[in-house]
Amino acid sequence: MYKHVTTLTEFVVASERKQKEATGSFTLLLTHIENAAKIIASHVKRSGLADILGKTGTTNAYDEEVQKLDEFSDKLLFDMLSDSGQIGYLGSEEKEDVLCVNKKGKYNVFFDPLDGSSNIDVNINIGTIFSIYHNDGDVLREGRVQVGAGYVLYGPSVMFVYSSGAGVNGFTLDPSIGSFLLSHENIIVPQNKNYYSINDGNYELFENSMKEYLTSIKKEEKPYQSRYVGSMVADVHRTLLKGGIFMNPSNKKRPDGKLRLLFEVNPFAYLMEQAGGSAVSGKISPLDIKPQSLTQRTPIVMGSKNEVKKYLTFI
Ligand code: P6P
Repeated sequence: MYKHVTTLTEFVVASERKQKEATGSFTLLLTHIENAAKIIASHVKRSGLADILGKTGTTNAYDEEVQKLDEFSDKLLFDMLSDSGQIGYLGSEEKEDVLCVNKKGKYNVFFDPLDGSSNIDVNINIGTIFSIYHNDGDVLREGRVQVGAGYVLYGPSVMFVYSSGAGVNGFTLDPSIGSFLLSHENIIVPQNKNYYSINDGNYELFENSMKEYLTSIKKEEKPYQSRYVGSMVADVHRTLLKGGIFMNPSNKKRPDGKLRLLFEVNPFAYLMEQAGGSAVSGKISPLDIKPQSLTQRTPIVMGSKNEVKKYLTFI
C-alpha cells in the first residue's frame, strides 16, 4: 500500500503557493541548493575511498580528478547557484570576497560549503550551511532580514533542514529514489534540556562568567551532560531536535569567537528562533549585528530558550 510522503520539492512548491506574491524564484533557488546537496552527499559518502582510489594523483575509479571535498563542494555550489538565474551576490566561507553574479539578481546567498571538513577523514558528520537574503545591493545586512536559511547534514542519513520564515522542517534523503522526504515536520526546540555543547579544552581561556556558568550546571541536582562533536552542523542539529545549549564563546585567544557571523552564526540563529529557541552573542541576538566585514566572527550561545535564559543570568 503506497503511503503518501512529501518530497522537498512538493513542500517548497506548496509553501510558495501560500505566498501570494511568490514568483517561483525562491523555489528555483532552493531546488538548485537541493541538487547541489545531493551531489555533495554522493561524494561525501565516497570520500573514504578517495585515498585508496585516487592516491595515484591521476583520476579515481569514477574517472574524476581527486579534489579536496571542500574545494569541490565550494565550486559546485558557486556554479549551480550562479546557473539558477536567481542570484545577485554569492559569498562563500572559502572565499575572501563576494561574487556579483547579476546586480539585478533577486537573492544574495552566503554559504559554508562543507563546515567541519577537518572531520571528513575520521568519518564524522559534516555539513553545508546556507543563508538567503533579498538582494537590495547591500551585501552586509543584519541576519534579522534573512528570507531563508538552512543546512545539509551528511551523517548516517543525509538531512536537508531549512526555514523560509514559517517554521523549520527537516527532510531525509531516500537514496533509493534520490529524493529528500519530509521526516521532521515543524521542528520545535525543547524549552529545557540538560545538554551543554562546548569545547571544554578552552576552559582556562574563558571569561569568568562562562567558567561560573559551566561550574554551576555541573553541580545541579541533575548535572548537565556534555555533548560535543566539534562539527557545528551536527552539534546544532542535535540541539534543535533534543534541546540543550551550544556555545562557541569568546576566549582570551579569540576575543570575537571562532564562528563566522554571515556563514555560520546567522543562519543557525535564524533557524533556532524559527524553531522556538534563542541565540545570543553576548547579551544581544547575533541577528541584530550589522556586519562590518564578510569574514566577521562572533561569539555564539544558542539553544533551548530556558537554557539560554539561565546562561544569561551569569553574564
Ligand atoms: P572548536 C569546525 O572547524 C568549526 O568551524 C565548527 O564546525 C565547529 O563547531 C567549530 O569549528 C569547533 O570549534 O573551538 O571546538 O575547535
